[in-house]
Amino acid sequence: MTTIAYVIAGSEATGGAGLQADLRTFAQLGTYGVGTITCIVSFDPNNGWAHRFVPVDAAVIADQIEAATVTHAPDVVKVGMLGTPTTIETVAEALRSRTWRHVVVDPVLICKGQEPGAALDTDNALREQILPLATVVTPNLFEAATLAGMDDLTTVDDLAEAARRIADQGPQTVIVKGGVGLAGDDAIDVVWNAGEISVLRAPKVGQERVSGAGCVFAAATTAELAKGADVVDAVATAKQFTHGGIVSRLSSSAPFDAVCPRP
Ligand code: PXL
Repeated sequence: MTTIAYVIAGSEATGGAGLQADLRTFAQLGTYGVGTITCIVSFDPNNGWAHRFVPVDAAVIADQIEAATVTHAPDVVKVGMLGTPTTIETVAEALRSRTWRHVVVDPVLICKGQEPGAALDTDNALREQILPLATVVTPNLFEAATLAGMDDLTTVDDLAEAARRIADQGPQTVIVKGGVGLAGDDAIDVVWNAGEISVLRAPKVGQERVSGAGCVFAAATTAELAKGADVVDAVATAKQFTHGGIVSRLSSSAPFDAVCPRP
């Protein structure tokens, strides 16, 4: 049987992150990926690789969601970068109009190149409209601090507290990704799952962040959930898959590497 994995996210033109990384991950994990584009991000090689950001028209996003969901009736969806309050409104309304087994939200907050004034509105809209619909949410340290209303997160206990505060806003499962941001030799993620805390560890691979790791982690979780795994197993597989992709990362002319899991 073919398993459908669905993603609503932004296009990232180098292919390292966003929808391109999501669909690649879905295929590598044996699912049929279906994608809806919310915005287009093109890094600018002539301006310090700043993010150029263009939102897709709300009606076009709604049309894509209609086409994808009527065709395939997916019951698991990943939500990646949305980017504007209008897009958040459109996606939230579409999500509310169907029943989902899982809504995996990677709460991509601000992207360089967006208007600073719009950022707070976008954060608030995501918190108010998308978070309550999520079953699983995968913030990095910055996103977790913002959504939890906390200052710097520096210890495993801080990550656990942030996860608890975010879970209070709706999702059953919260994975706060420490990445290379916590001191020590390991990349640590704290998983809050219906009140139970567990800690995932993998050795850090260098000290630099690798583009697309967060997207791939949430996409791999989504693919595994779509195939029927329970949340704890889905997250553990996603952690291993992402770690492998960081080890076999792709270098390019950009000043950052991209996560590159090999099948
Ligand atoms: O990695 C976060 C991310 C997600 N989605 C899109 C992006 C980025 C980072 O650049 O461009 C579309």
